[in-house]
Amino acid sequence: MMIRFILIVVLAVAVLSFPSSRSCAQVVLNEIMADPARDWSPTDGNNEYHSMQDEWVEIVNAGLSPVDITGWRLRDAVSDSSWRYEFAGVIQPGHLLVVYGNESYDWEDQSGHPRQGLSLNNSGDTVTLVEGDLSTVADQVIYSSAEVLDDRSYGRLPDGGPDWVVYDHLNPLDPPATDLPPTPGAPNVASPVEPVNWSSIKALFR
Ligand SMILES: [Ca+2]
Ligand SMILES: [Ca+2]
Ligand SMILES: [Ca+2]
Repeated sequence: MMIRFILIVVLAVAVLSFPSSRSCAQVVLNEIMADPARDWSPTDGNNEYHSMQDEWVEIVNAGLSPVDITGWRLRDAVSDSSWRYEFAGVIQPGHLLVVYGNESYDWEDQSGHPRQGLSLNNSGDTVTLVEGDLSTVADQVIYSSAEVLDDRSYGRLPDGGPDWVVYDHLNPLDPPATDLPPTPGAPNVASPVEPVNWSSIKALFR
């Protein structure tokens, strides 16, 4: 009895610990900034706004096990067979990854692909996440111009969930869609957590 229990525990740990070669749709597109109006990228090193370098795409592992996404790629319009970025490494459960436009340029330069950045059209586009076999579509989302205009991001709420919303705090729709801010590299949440400060902690003990 005890041996069977130990075997089950060992098996469960093994399943949860090793990167899955199959996605089971657990790694998905999570948030997109197609029409940036400010310096979003912390990796372009220019402290300047650039309409292409400051675009970004966020993905999330919404599953319960790590996934090796080495060789997974991004592309924009469906009919376009040219690639914009290739991932490498393992993404842990619950973790987010962001690709900025300048990182896309870097990958295109290094891999000999046409230099187009992420190439997310402001007038609407389709973003596709493709697995390493370059044919299995892990996820795909279509957005319209109004959903991304000038610093609006389009993303799932919550992370990995079925619903897509407009994060329009920086450029509100009329009426506002969510009044939530875009969150590259941070969770998509309904109400941003209030930053904890020292005086609020001290107030608890008064
Ligand atoms: Ca764009
Ligand atoms: Ca920039
Ligand atoms: Ca986010």
